[in-house]
Amino acid sequence: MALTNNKFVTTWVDEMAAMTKPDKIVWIDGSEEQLAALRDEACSTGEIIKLNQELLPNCYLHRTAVNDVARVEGRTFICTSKKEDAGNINNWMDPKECYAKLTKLFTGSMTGRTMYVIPYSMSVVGSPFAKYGIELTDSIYVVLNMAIMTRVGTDVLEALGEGGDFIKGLHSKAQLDEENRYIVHFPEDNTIWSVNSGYGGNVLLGKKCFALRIASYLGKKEGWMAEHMLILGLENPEGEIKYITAAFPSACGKTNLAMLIPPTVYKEKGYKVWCVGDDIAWLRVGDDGRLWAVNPENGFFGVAPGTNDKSNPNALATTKRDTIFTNVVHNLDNNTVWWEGLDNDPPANAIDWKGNPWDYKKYDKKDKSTCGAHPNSRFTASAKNCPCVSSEFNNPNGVPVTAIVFGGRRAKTAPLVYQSRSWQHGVFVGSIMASETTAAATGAVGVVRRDPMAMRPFAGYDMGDYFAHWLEMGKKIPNKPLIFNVNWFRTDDEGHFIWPGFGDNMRVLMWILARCDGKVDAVETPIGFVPKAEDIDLTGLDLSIDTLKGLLDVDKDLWKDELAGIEEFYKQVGDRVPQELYDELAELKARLG
Ligand code: OXD
Ligand code: MN
Repeated sequence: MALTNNKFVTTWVDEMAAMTKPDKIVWIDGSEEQLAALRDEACSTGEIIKLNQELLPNCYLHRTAVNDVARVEGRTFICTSKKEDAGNINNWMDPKECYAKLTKLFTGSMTGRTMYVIPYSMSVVGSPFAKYGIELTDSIYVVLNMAIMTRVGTDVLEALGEGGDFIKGLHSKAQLDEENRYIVHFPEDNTIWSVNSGYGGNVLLGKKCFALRIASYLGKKEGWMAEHMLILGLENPEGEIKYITAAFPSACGKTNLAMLIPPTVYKEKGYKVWCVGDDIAWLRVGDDGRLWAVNPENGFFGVAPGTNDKSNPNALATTKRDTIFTNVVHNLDNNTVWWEGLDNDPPANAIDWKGNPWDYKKYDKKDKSTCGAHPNSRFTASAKNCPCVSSEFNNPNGVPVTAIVFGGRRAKTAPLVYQSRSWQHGVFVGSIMASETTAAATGAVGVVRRDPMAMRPFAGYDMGDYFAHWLEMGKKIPNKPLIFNVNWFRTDDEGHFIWPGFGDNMRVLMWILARCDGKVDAVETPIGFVPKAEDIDLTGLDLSIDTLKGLLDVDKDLWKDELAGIEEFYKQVGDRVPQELYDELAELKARLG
């Protein structure tokens, strides 16, 4: 029975049901009883596997289809009535054509299945930041994941009342046919359709589709921002907490940074780090003239491989209960899970992510095809179980932002950290971000591509307009955060990372906050301000000051080479790139000489 009388909702659900023809419709009320029953049902069909409930209470394992393991950027579309509004970087399809094409794929796609109606909220229900969505899906896996990643249930319908202001999401696994897989967005209709996939980033419609693509479009219209950013709070020994947001492309360590454990030198003095979010930030200008951020999500959809008790003990602890693991190794000896980089003790009696017996002795680090867990295998874990979750996590007003950090995976070029010269220059710095691609999306891994503000796959409108929106927002924030760029991934001649990364990244964050407080000097370079090497605390690190100087070095020749790539990228973005960014490019060129 429908859980609401809201005509906007019921009429739409009826229409979608008439097209997809499910055998029955089940409304998700958010209760533990209903979710428990769904878990049991999914276990009985093999959709999920119940793990060892003593070691991993309320934890489950799921395997996707082998052809369905990552976001599919090539099959992701923004369907605006005018092509130019989607821009050159996004794939575009005419909305009418797209509705017609996908209607064929959705027609009868739920026959023999149940349609679940999931009312959900991005951010705390009733908060000034909150936006509501309803996802219709034929996948219990999606229901269970959405119940972790968002706030799900009847209170969302109550908050929505009689209104029609919600995002209409339709998902069907259909036949999981790769050739007919589509993730499409109709920003002008508040609508998302996703078909023929079961992979999280393609089907948990609250996440990338709503909270980034549709929300960035709404943010442009309504004067706020939706960004691919973590949010962390850094507490000093006096108990004062400063908040930083940071944008990195997928699988570049946002979850690790958001949950970092301070190195001993800071821990002993009483510093702490609190996690507000690991992937998405919604940002609004507060009455006090500062920029305020919330994490619209309620959980973490983190990359499993490489997560261990050194790289991210907090994430690991978070996954010890109430977690859904996807595409990791199943350890049959104790009915638990394993992935590459968890420990040096791979299970002897195991099933790999494809569901086949896995012989760890044949595992060769250099050959990804021998991995037991897929390189983009994931855990879906609840924020409430994170040992370092911020006390402000559920604050409806969010947290004030002191610094914004951009960062990519660059073997050379970008120094460990630099500060932009102004908001406008900071927007330029974000717009020229480049990073090596990772397994989070299908396609080649390790290729450098431009990924402005880490939003290349997620901006729901023209990228030039998106840059203009950043510049506009700067004018509306009297008390602006300072903007920085970091690169944890510089390598030596043998390809080894030079900077230790992980918890030690806090040393860089400390410099960033000291700059925001006006407490430390910097060295001016053509690209911005870099630290004096002695201002980054290396206590307890096996890294010489000379090596650090090397990491902070700005190689003018490499940057001169970079100029052409930036110009080429701006041309590709098209004629909506704001003149201010071309001015910044010209000034950079002049400073490089
Ligand atoms: C993610 C991604 O899952 O960026 O967060 O792909
Ligand atoms: Mn992400």
